[in-house]
Amino acid sequence: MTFDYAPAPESRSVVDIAPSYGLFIDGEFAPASDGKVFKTVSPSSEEVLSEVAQAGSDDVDRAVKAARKAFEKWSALPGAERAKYLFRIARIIQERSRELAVLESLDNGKPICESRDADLPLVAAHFFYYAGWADKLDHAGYGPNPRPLGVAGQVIPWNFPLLMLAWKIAPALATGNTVVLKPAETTPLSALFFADICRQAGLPKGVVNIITGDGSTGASLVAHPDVNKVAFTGSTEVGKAIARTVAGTDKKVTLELGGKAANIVFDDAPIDQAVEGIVNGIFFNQGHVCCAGSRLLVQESVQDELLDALKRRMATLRVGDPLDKNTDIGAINSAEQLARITALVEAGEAEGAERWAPACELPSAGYWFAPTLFTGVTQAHRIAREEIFGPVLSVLTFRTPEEAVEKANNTPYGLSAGIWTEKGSRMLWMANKLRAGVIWSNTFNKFDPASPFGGYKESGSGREGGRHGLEAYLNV
Ligand code: TAP
Repeated sequence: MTFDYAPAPESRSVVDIAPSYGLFIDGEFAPASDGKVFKTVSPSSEEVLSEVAQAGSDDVDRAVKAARKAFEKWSALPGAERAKYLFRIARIIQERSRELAVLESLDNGKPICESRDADLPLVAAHFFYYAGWADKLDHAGYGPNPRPLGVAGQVIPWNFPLLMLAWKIAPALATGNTVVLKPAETTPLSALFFADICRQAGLPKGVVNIITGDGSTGASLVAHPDVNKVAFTGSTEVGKAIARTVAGTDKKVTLELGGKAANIVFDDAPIDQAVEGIVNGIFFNQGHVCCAGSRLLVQESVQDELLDALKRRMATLRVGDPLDKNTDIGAINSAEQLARITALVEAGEAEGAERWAPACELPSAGYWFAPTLFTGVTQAHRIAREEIFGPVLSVLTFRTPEEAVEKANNTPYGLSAGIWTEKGSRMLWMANKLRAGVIWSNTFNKFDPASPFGGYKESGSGREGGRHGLEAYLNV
């Protein structure tokens, strides 16, 4: 693709990145007790952004102790006082959103127009929303005097680093719990920036602790005997391991896991609008989205028309520098994720599906994958069954609404679905039949802090967001 006009990229000098970061425990940054560190790199340039402390089990223990100590006073504060801290955090996030958006795009690879216009506003909105609940818990419909659980151990993935942090920390603090959170290994920087925001907001020490590390850090946090609540977002495989770890303990647990959503287009749908929804559904955030519309189910009679329009639209997508405001598709988050996407795409071809991608020049350094479409896909193909977590769409067809429902539900997952039709009665009929936690109609990937989010089947258990999201952090 060539462009006549390339706007200046958002400058990385907008945000200061320290050469190294410690763990944030009890209100202070400190090295890991054994001095171990790891590097975090920018997936769009492979440049090392910073060196970050790798928490071992001693550090996890220190963080949990700090959170336990802070819990006594924090949980005893009137809700209105806790709300003041949360409102303050929300406002600082808004004030510093430019720095945070650039940092998120550098560390994660997502386009700046998404981190600036989607991630950051949603992060602030989440803190504002739960700040509003903090003094109204007695009126949340749980009966009198709902009590916090204690210390929450929270483990999050790399696809929406700051937004997943907000989904975890905001309801936990609003309900009077204290937190130890582990961000993903490839995207620790915005969580560490958030630690600084907690200090700026004057949040009491130990209420929020951020421990960076890998899967083993997450595993020791989840297994720590003094953690009362486990909240996890990530792969179904790790979610199952966590469920085994907490089985038989009194830990409360919520799991937000993978997905393989169907985006279902009927022949009466407005085609141009559906194409925008399909593109947003699968190419937003490079397809690193648990609720991505990764299976397009199109009614046979409009298949040709829809696919022609979709290909024309895909050819206009700009892949490249995440800090360029005109970029639609940024970098794949890591070499490992790129290898996983590549392997599944090769499996798609080997199993006989037809691969198509627009002509697209990819930068030489960094991790990239062109927006890709597969037709001739059957239910048996791996690309129709497994979560690819990349910018790859598998197209299947159907003739009747019953067949659409059968195909959409034919997956071990059940996180989300999309329905494109003019008929209100059909939307409601489908919504009742689809086994998915979130269903969008004539839109896709719409999020609101007031709306509960979570899955059926292997997409997890429990809900985050809305009033439902409070319950996960309360003894009711
Ligand atoms: P995971 O490998 O599951 O990693 C998620 C988090 O768990 C990371 O912080 C990871 O640390 C940590 N972890 C790894 N092994 C662990 C263990 N044994 N015990 C405790 N923690 C452990 O997933 P990912 O690759 O980061 O993210 C992609 C997956 O997350 C996709 O399947 C996607 O669908 C799912 N996801 C779901 C949702 C929702 S809301 N349902 C949202 C986003 C993503 P390291 O990073 O250091 O490995």
